[in-house]
Amino acid sequence: MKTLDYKLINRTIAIVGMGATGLSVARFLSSMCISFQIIDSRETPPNFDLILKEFPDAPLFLGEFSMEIFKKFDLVILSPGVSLNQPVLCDLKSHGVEVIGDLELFLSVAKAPIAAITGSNGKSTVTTMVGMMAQSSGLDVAVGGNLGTPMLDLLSDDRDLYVLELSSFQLELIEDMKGAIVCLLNVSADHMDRYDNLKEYAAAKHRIFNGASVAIFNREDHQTTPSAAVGVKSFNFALDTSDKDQFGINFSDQGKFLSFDANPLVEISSIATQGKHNHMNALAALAIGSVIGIKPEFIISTLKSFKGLPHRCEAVTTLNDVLFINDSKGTNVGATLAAIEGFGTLGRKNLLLLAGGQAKGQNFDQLKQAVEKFVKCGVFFGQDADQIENVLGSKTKVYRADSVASAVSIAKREATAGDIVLFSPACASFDSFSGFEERGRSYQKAVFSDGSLGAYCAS
Ligand code: UMA
Ligand code: ADP
Repeated sequence: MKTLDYKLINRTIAIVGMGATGLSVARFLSSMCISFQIIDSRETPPNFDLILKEFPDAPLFLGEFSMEIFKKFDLVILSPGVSLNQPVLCDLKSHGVEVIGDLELFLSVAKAPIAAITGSNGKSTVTTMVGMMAQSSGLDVAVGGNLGTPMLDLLSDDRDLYVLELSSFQLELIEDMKGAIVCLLNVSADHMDRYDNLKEYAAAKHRIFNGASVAIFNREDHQTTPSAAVGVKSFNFALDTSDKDQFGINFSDQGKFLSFDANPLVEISSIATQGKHNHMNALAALAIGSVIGIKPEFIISTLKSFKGLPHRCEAVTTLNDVLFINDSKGTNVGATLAAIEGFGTLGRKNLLLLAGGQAKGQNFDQLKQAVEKFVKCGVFFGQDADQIENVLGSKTKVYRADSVASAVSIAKREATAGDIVLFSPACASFDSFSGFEERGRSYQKAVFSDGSLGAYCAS
């Protein structure tokens, strides 16, 4: 590790949030013999027993946040799930309390180069692809961040490279990316329950460009273009023909290729992940891998072998010539739109769309056109099913289900040979599940069981 260039000595430090991030921060500070106190608004935070065991001397403040408690500190290290917009926290800065996140600490100690990836959709896929490219080329690479392993847990002096997935929540708390190679994949509405509008959410994503050494963006999505004021060296990617210094797609006698400049690099039909959105992800990973300096043979072999992560447009099985897709990680409208467009067949409404859960303040209007074009029927479930039905009910036939299992039963009843049952909820899963993985497993289980009908036809 570098010598920490962030000032932690002689500070009164609070770690806020005792989930995966808070625990990693506590372990990091502890390893440097820096004392801290812990605040969590839940009476029983998730790692409660572990904290008592590992940090018996750290004072704990549990329950509703109060300014009386926060005023005692001059540095607050916030977990990403804790919104700065809530009462008490929004006043912290005006009380002279400095607020940072784990990313600030990570960037100030990590010695090896860093590639950081954000976007509304495709982050985990691209982060994993880049990590695999680096690993296959023989680099000691650590991969994590929003993907799962908190970044401070990745630190080691032996690393050659870090590849981080970053969320808008993590980026909100950073001023400078300290020379990282960064990529903004796309911007579409997500977490609208935390941001006042799309502009505010996009601004959080754009913080990834501040202080970066190279910025990679999506030239099809103007919301990803770094502002000229940032003045960062940049490359871009898109599914159209690549021009000088661009990543894109070119045609030759041998086929259709992912390319840089006019040079064909990987034939699209040989890429293991499917669908246009995954071609975008492959292009982004190709761009990041190339900027890092990974040799083309390792980039190409990874794109040919990596079949995608579970719960992301994953083929579960085919029953009676009906394909069942698990896209439980489709937790926002942008992701579900990509999945519908990826699996829809032109001229035939071949999709049965299973969607629902917590809408997170999203607007489903963006799905109308694609649903009208490709969706034979929608089966909606969960907390915000009414909202989805109100928007899409005029575009397709709608069924309502009281669970994921009954949604699958209805889909099995309605599907005919050649159809695709697309489980892409466009919503968060927390109304009924611990996360998208549990929801995806529940879908898979229902696909393989006979299931019973538990619904009525709404329109
Ligand atoms: N807490 C409070 N008050 C609050 C909110 C939370 O005290 O108002 C406490 C909770 O009681 C709990 C802790 O904060 O003790 C949870 O912290 P957290 O929500 O930041 O969750 P972590 O376990 O630290 O996980 C976080 C990311 N979670 C969020 O951003 C919500 C994980 O991303 C990430 O993998 C992990 O850090 C490691 O970096 C998850 C996620 O859903 C997968 N991310 C969102 C997404 O991908 O859309 C952004
Ligand atoms: P994230 O980590 O940003 O949530 P993932 O790689 O886990 O992204 O993919 C989540 C979902 O988003 C997938 O299930 C798929 O439906 C959709 N998706 C993936 N890549 C893209 C992309 N480039 N553009 C739009 N949607 C995408």
